[in-house]
Amino acid sequence: MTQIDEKLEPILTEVLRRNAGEVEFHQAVCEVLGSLGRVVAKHPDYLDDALIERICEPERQIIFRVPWVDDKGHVQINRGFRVQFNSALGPYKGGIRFHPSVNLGIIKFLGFEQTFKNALTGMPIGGGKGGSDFNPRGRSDGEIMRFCQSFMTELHRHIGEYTDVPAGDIGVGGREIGYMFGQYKRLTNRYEAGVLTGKGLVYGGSRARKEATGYGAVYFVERMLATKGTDFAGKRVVVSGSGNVAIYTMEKILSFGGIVVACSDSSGYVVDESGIDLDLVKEIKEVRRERISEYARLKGTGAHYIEGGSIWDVACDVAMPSATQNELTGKDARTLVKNGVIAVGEGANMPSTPDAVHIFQEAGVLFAPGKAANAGGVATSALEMQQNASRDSWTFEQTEERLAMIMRSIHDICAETAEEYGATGDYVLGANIAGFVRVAEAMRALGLI
Ligand code: NDP
Ligand code: 2IT
Repeated sequence: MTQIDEKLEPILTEVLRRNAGEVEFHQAVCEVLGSLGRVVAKHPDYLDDALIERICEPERQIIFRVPWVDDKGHVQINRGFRVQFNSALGPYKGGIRFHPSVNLGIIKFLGFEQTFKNALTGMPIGGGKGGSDFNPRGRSDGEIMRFCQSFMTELHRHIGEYTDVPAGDIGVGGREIGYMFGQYKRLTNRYEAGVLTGKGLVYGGSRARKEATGYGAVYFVERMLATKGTDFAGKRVVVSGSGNVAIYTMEKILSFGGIVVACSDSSGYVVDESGIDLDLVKEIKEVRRERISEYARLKGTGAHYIEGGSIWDVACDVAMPSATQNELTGKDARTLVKNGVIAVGEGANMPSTPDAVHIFQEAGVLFAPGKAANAGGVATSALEMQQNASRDSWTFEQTEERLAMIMRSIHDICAETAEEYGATGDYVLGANIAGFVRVAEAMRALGLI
């Protein structure tokens, strides 16, 4: 369990009490407060005016009904959420998740993390998150469109280019953003490109946004490996998931000379010792929208599929969890350490449980927390907003270069902050403190908000 400074303990106790049952939110708050002991020891004034309590309380939480009609003509009801967590640094910014597990606690954990992540990017964006318990699996294109239109019919009242700018997350990619943008445009009679990011290139999207989270995570890990005088070349890498983040994580690892030996979806994982064939994964996931088990069937010899089980049983030098929260447990961490892992980069949000993080850090494994390592997606969303605001469109190279620069700078601010607070090499502490200080300073400057 994370150690909490005694001055912060009453704050945590109160957060746990008034957000009963929201276990993921508790976990995220606990982890950040666990890093702030050294900050309040040095700067006790951060304890004044309930600043930390205010940071743990979302500015606004919206919950709404989403009615829609399925292909059989039956009426379906889902629940929609948008948690506008913190707007001290800019308009609320963060993705929308469609997954049956979505509930208020999950959206709050994601919005809380997003606030610090966005601060780390150095871009003018606040933190928010949204979603629905809608399950897109097995739904037709028409059902997806009707759901997205109904979801936006309520959401449009709460968002705007200067207010709140959603994007994708689990279950929400280019197709869904397109349907939501189309509905927003009809409802408002405005071509307000900057209201959503992750848009298609034909209607105001940014080059490299689709690739940005995965590419950015690999840039971060590459820089972290460089502190130990090594790199991706020749390394065995395991990447969990096979969605947006996982696919472009694999793509950049391959371009850096790494060998990806396994990837997964929520049903199981595939191992391919000759190196995962990324074109095949893209065909299965981006075009056919099928299960990862198809990979082993289509690839034939060399590849095998394991139903269920843990992808972290596959030995590797670098692990990049890129599916979902708490997908890598303490047991998995012990297995990875035993098998000689040297670095872990979180592409997903909070994929490692607290005991897994502890095990990696105790074992001296380089560990990049999600709020730093996966910030390239939202940073490039901010670049998309910048292009929309100036009615401009940058080249892929120009955009990727900005992304690479931002990731280097996030890496360095985490490393420097950890050092400043006497915890050299602790990227969790560095990310939490650097993100917190930026948000806290802005909130102080704005008076009692
Ligand atoms: P996608 O929907 O594109 O892919 C998600 C992948 O994770 C799929 O392979 C999915 O498998 C798997 N997955 C989802 N839920 C579970 C679960 N409960 N158990 C096991 N596997 C699961 O989402 P993204 O790639 O966009 O997101 C992945 C992670 O990265 C999330 O944590 C997200 O919050 C985070 N992230 C995303 C960013 C982005 O720009 N998209 C930016 C920063 C972070 P299946 O298809 O079987 O469900
Ligand atoms: O978790 C995340 O950072 C995202 N899902 C991307 C958010 C965004 O606004 O681009």
